[in-house]
Amino acid sequence: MAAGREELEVGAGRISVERADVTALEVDAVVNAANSQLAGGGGVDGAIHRAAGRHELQEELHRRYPGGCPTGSAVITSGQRMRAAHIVHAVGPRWSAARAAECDGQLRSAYRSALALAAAEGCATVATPSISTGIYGFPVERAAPIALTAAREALEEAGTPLREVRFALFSDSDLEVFAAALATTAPR
Ligand code: AR6
Repeated sequence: MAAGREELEVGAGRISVERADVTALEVDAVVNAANSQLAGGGGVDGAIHRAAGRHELQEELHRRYPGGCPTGSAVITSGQRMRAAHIVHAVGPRWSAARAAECDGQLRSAYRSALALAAAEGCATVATPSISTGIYGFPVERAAPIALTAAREALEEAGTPLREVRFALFSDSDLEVFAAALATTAPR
């Protein structure tokens, strides 16, 4: 049976997991699962570029970040034609079982960088897909606790304006994995 929307209160805010298209949510910032060239692509990156306006978003990315963005970090643009004011382009790792621990660290830092950039812009609500678990092949069961812990740490930062991190999962099975991991993401 499919899980529903689940929430966890963290400090003054909350983490939620739901089945959703991340481009359709009303939030201050949407996180994109980008590549290090910031070149656009398939998956959620393609959907965000379509929703924002391909030409406008590529122009801003190339102008502001001509060197791209290293794996494990993020850059921020305006939302262009999207409802969200900002898009945070986070670059997760391509999964490699031989470099599993390194991949874990890069995934965590991609989320932390993305959420720190959104917070620096004063965002209260952020929606994010499950970074790296599509085309990049990161196992979702391994990624979910890393993603949720990174969100919890961001919400626990002293003075952060962040109040909600919404994980927009694209399949029932991913939602079930995130909902199960959320249940074991104990508050400090
Ligand atoms: N809303 C929410 N989640 C989505 C959406 C959407 N609209 N569309 C897809 N997903 P992926 P990655 C899910 O492949 O693994 C691109 O070419 C998808 O089902 O988008 O980080 C980039 O340019 C999966 O669960 O990102 C990079 O080259 C999750 O989002 C590369 O793919 C992430 O899948 C990045 O690969």
